[in-house]
Amino acid sequence: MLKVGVVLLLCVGSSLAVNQQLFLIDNNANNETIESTISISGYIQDLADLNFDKRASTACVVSGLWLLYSNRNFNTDSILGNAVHFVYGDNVCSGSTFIVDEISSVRYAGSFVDWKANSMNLYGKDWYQGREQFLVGDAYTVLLGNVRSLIVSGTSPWIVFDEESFAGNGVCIRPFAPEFGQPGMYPNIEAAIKSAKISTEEECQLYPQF
Ligand SMILES: [Ca+2]
Repeated sequence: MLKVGVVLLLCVGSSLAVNQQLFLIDNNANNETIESTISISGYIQDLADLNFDKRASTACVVSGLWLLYSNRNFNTDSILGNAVHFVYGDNVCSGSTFIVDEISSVRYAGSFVDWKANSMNLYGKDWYQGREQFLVGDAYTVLLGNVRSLIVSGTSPWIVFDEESFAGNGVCIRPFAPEFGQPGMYPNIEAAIKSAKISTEEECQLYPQF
């Protein structure tokens, strides 16, 4: 069964972009000689490589939209019993009971240098698990195949199409609250997305709304 949590802090008025960065903290480390906090600024397929597998009990986001998985390799290979958590914002920490020693891999969504920039992450499994494709602009071909979840970051809506080169049926899909930097989180979709393009409000309104 999937367990999902979210913590967000809306930082209105801040225009300074900061690279995505996450701290994982082991609040209940039983050995004072081991490191209790690690700083992460990239994809970590296996936290065991950093001696931090299933140790974190708090996640503090310096900046970004971070996805936390209970199995290595972003839950790509496992079928059942996966947990996925996400935390996004600037200078925000999860509660102390949020992840409870279960995180084995982490990655971010959106642009590394500015998590509020326009982009779309597409995932091959639901809840942002599995293989992904990252788009920052028009994609004449989406290679992922069937898309089961996606995240729309930034302020612009996108149009996704069921054929390549922006052909076939298009659907408009949006960030949830772009004025607050709140991305569109779509954890469970079934869509044959073969191409996608960044759009405008005027253009997107011509299409069915997701
Ligand atoms: Ca711990």
